[in-house]
Amino acid sequence: MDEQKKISIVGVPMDLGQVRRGVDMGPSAMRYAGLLEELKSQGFEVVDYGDIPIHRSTNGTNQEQKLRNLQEVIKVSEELCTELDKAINKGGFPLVLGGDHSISIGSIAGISKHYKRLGVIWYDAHADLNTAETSPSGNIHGMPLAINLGLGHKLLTKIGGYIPKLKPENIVIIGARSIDEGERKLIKEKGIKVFTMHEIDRRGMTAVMEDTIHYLSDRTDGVHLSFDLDAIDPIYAPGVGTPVLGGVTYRESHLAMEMLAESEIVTSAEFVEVNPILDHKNKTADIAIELVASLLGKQLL
Ligand code: B3U
Ligand code: MN
Ligand code: MN
Repeated sequence: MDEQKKISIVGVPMDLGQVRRGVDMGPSAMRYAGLLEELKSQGFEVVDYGDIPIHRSTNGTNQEQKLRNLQEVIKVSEELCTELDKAINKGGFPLVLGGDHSISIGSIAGISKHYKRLGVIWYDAHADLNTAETSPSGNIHGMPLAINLGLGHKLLTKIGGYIPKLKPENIVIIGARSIDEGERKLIKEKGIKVFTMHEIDRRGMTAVMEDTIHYLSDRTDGVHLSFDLDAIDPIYAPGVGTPVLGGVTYRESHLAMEMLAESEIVTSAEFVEVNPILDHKNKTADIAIELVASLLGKQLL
């Protein structure tokens, strides 16, 4: 627990994994919403490493292709991987601020170096298990989980110098409700554990989180939480690039974070896809900060 007294923040103002501008302002929006102040008030020592520089070429590479902005995403991923690897060596709980979800290619590449059996909780409306062949959009933010499994373009899967970063049996997806055909096939083929909105509706978030915690603590030596704000229903979190109706509620999400805090299994986290341009009064960033606080053990009483 002592080690978790220090939080290491890294921002990744990246919007190249998809087409809508605005998600590049996610780290600013979360800092503006009072992230550092909140963590300090909880008694944490906070080290903010600032933002990874994003290299946006005038038109981007591969604009019409199956992997939009491939070269730029590779460069940012390598830099994030190196930065996180260094930050972890210095100690502290890594907290990454996105940026679109393609940032998890670099973050998991950096984090996974430190664990033999890294587990991942992918809290998302989407499965992010596309490859260039199955993607309906060519947007890399719909591919990072597949890439971390070693599936997809070699230049992306080999970020950090090793393949793969994750094993399919160490992944739990929570909140999915928009899954593409190729992703569905991959989930079945690899036996990936998914709690869709159906299971959350049917069994409740408590049972889903109990199962998740039990499942991961048995088989992993660290757990990264990859929290895509579009998992939450757009009624509560409208500031995301691809809102999907019928999502997890605000209350259920807090409960999930509180149960994770209690379990003490989470060893790193990222909060991604906050888009202040599409938001109402920075509401989505505010929610992200509250959820970070719950994840890190903030209690009501
Ligand atoms: N599955 C679709 C849509 C999508 C994925 N992630 C987000 N949207 N945020 C795709 O383009 O891969
Ligand atoms: Mn996502
Ligand atoms: Mn998503």
